[in-house]
Amino acid sequence: MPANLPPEYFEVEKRYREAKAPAERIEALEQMLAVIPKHKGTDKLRADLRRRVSKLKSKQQAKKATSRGDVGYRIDREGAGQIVLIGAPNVGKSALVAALTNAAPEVSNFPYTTRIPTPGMMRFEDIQIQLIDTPPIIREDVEPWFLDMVRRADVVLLVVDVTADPVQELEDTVVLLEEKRIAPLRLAQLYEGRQGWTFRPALVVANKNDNASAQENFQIFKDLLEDDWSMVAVSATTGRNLAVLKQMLFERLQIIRVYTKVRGKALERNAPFVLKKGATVEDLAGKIHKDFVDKFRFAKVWGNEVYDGQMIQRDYVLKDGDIVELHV
Ligand SMILES: Nc1nc2c(ncn2[C@@H]2O[C@H](COP(=O)(O)OP(=O)(O)OP(=O)(O)O)[C@@H](O)[C@H]2O)c(=O)[nH]1
Ligand SMILES: [Mg+2]
Repeated sequence: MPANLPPEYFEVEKRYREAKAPAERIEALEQMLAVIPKHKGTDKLRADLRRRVSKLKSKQQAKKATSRGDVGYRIDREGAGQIVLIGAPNVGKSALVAALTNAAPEVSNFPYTTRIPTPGMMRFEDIQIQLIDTPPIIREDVEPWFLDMVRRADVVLLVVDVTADPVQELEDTVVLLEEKRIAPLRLAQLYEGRQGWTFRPALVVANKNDNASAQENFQIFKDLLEDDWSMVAVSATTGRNLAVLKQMLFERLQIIRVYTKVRGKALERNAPFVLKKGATVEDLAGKIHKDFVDKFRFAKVWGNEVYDGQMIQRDYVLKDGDIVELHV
């Protein structure tokens, strides 16, 4: 069967032949693999390329293990929560981070564009949420730092491309994570009793939903999925549903915003304190100053579920949007 290779293949192949450093050769091979169409005629070629990649990788790994200090990447949490975007090559992770945050990661129609994780801050109403763009997740190369980043994230976004093969992309990512004992939070009960697992809140983001035909693909994708994922169809290019995505992310983070008021001053929403859902006035006092916890006498609250200036005690459970006047 003829292989019918696209012209890009020959471009990257040329780069492969010219590449000297192992990392460059691996990169070129991976790009070759990504542009080769998947059919019977290319089975052998793909298998051969994969073999070459893994050979080079194992050589590199051996080197890495001996060179000290190579611990990978770790991005400190900033803002009201840390959300990591993961997925197959070219699905639009970087485009989403560029559209949603102040960061400008490189976006290109070439798979394997992103090489290192890049954080950006996303504004949601009056708070900032951190999003992290990551290199594509692929079987041959899941590094420990990447898994740690996923395990530590408050929410994991599984990004797929509705115009490509979203079912496969999602399955590949989920299977890979499961092999590393990471699973979506909603499965935690199902997996009860298993040791060493990490469960993270997850959301499927079906990107490139630019038009009616993409929307049809999204419907098919939803129908084909056996599991009950929470998901949203968006377009990084047109901006479609990005506001919905932001709202969903805020809800997923399970946080509340609480404003403080000084006695005798007017009610106004200053910069909020961000607390976990279920937090009490005592938690708020502790966040302001630890002395406030001991010296707390009572507080007054203005909000949706209370009457204005209602007197509350330290065990009052705060709601998103509450304005609190602490009396110490
Ligand atoms: N039509 C359309 N194209 C998009 C959309 N989002 C991203 N793209 C395009 O898809 C290609 C890949 O986008 P990237 O953001 O670089 O993809 P990525 O997932 O970061 O890719 P890697 O870094 O290789 O893993 C680029 O050509 C983007 O312009 C979208 O919503 N609609
Ligand atoms: Mg990218």
